[in-house]
Amino acid sequence: MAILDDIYQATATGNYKGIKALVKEAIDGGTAPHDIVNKSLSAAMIEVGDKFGSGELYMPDMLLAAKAMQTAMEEIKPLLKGKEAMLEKGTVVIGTVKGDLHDIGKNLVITMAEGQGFKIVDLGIDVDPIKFVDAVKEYKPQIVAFSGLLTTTLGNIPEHIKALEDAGVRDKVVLAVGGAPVTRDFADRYGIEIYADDASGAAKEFLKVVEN
Ligand code: B1M
Repeated sequence: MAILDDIYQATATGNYKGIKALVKEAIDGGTAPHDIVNKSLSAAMIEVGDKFGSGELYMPDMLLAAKAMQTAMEEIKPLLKGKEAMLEKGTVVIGTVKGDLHDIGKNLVITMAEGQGFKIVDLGIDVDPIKFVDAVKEYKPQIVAFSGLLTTTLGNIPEHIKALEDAGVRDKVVLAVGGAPVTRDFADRYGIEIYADDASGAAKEFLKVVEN
């Protein structure tokens, strides 16, 4: 579909000024919001990352692409939240792990989980382990979710888990993890109950926790 290609290109080239109009055009023309997210926005971010990895693009290019995706998401977010969002199914505390500044995937997980009726406590990026502990004590969530995009800072996850254990709250929550370099094996290695490779999958797994 041409409009999906146009949105893909706008994201890949960081055209954050033009992307809103394209997204509106796509939605008015009946394109499913999920297709815009998966086939255009997320797919373009993968291309940008690959080109950054190979030295074809630079940091400012990644930043502009991120800005384009975030601008597009402002239009799409309300559409991803259905009537389920009115029901409070449970609470999720979520953050990007210590040392990691990536938040687009985490924000997508939040949107999908809110759409399923979860209350979200978003701790943001580069979250210190103690902040997760404090949030668990304050909000009593069913789920604590870690997002991680950097191979290096995934190494901080055991520290996050240990902080929860030391505070005596690890067993009071179900842990979840996701992000581009994360695998099921990684989650299993640290006893993390939920692994999902995308935001919709994460929201589905969260639902299973509160429905059981
Ligand atoms: Co960065 N970056 N970046 N970056 N960046 C990656 C991740 C990288 C793969 C690019 C590359 O080199 N090919 C690479 C990591 C390599 C590695 O460790 N394996 C990388 C690097 C190296 C860096 C820096 C170190 C660059 C530098 O400074 N030299 C630096 C690190 C800064 C830091 O964090 N300390 C850096 C910085 C940045 C920007 C700030 C410029 C920007 C982030 C802006 C922002 O987030 N606000 C940025 C971006 C945009 C990217 C890429 C291009 C795109 C990431 C993204 O938003 N994707 C990325 C390339 C890539 O991932 N292929 C890259 C779209 C998003 C929807 O996907 O986040 O994967 P993602 O989320 C997915 C799933 O992973 C999943 O759901 C989403 C889809 O539905 N998911 C979960 C995510 N969290 C989940 C949690 C769950 C479940 C599922 O449960 C809890």
